Amino acid sequence: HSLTNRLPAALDNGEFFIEYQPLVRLTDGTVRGAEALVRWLHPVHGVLGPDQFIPLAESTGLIVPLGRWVLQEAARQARAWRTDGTCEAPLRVNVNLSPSQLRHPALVADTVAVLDSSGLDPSALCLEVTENALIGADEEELRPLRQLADLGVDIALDDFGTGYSNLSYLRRLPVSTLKLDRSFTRGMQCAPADPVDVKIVEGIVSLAHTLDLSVTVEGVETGTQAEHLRVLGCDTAQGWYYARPGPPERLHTLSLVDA
Ligand code: G
Ligand code: G
Ligand code: MN
Ligand code: NA
Repeated sequence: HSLTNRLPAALDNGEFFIEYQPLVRLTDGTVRGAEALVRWLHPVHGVLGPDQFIPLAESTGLIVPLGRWVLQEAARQARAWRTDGTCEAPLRVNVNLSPSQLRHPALVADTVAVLDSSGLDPSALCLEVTENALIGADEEELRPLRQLADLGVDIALDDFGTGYSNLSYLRRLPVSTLKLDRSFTRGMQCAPADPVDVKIVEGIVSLAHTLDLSVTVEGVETGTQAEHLRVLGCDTAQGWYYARPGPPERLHTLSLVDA
């Protein structure tokens, strides 16, 4: 595969860049942070999304150095947001971790090194891991995530509701946030919202809050959805209704407008 062959050089050549999508607090509409989403500016094919190269990076092992770069760059950016005085609220940054990064023995050391060198407070970092990456993990396999959580790093369960983890398993995970998959947001499109989806989201929010977990909803595309999800008690929202993923400078204007 020609994309696969070019991946290592692309990292050396600085062809990757990061877009940020805001995370908005539903109760007052303020921007609280942003998710880092990596892109590849390919010299021939133009901008490629993660779906086009993350699986290749994962299968070739390049995901580890690429993921480390994303973490470093996102931490540097978040630190800048928090110190340059342009943003009202102290913004946080979410970074996605792939399964091989999770299993990599240097995950904790690398993350601590990035926090140290960037000067970013651990509580300003959220690492997103998918439900499926954690399924079946035993206590030993969860230890690195637990160490990061103990340092104050927020761990979010991404795409929540699409995997098969049973709910009692949630209690054993060192996570503090559930990111509810886009599929649940879809049922909130009409007024009144889909009654079955309303019940499901109600149940998840109630369970999450009982376990002291915060709920973030993805894929919010309309004000109607945002309103339904706010009433249902969801804490944070992300989606095109607020902003598409974009360059880091955009966060300044957004947080000033909405704060
Ligand atoms: O908006 P978008 O097409 O960027 O994201 C598609 C998918 O790519 C999402 O599931 C997201 O979690 C994943 N993704 C985006 N950036 C990264 C990254 O830096 N590392 C990993 N492992 N996944 C990412
Ligand atoms: O898998 P993960 O949730 O980490 O990645 C987020 C993905 O969802 C990205 O591809 C991003 O571009 C996309 N996305 C973000 N907001 C919206 C939205 O409001 N609607 C849709 N359809 N996709 C979105
Ligand atoms: Mn994510
Ligand atoms: Na997701």
